[in-house]
Amino acid sequence: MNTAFLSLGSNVGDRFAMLQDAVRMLRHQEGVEVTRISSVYETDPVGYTEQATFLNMVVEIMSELSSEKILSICLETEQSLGRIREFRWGPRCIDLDILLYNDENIVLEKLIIPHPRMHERGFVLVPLIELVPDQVHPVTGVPFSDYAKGQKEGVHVWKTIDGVDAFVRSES
Ligand code: GSY
Repeated sequence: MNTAFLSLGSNVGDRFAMLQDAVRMLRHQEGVEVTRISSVYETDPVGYTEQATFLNMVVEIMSELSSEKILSICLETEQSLGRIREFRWGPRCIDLDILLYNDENIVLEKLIIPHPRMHERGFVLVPLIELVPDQVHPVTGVPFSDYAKGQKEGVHVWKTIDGVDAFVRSES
């Protein structure tokens, strides 16, 4: 069994509903169990800053699937939720990134794990260390909590979540 952490973000439309729908879709995937979810954070945009604030969160999944298969699931989830991204760093209704896959260092043409920019993004680090406060970066050995120091500005709890079931909205 593998443990992976995914980063979810949205800054277009009903941002919270997008996150809920993405988690619901992950839960419905054969071979994927969503085991833990962080609080939802409202975060200032990083990179291209002339865009709306994001809602971000991190989810932990357990799965027998390969990292490449999980990447396909992330891309399919983005597409089914109608992701429209006009340019690389621009607004998006939903974004799913694989942050960690066990403690593995994976370098493929379309997939690098640990996510190459995760240690410099407060919107990833703050929700991640809420779930795994003692986790170290699998390549550098530096605790993510150390990377998070000085990167908490512009990252604020927007909603605390009491478990996966409470988070996912009615499926009627
Ligand atoms: O890489 C994910 C998309 N993204 C985000 C994001 O999710 N949150 C914040 N705060 N800034 C971002 N810039 C980009 S690109």
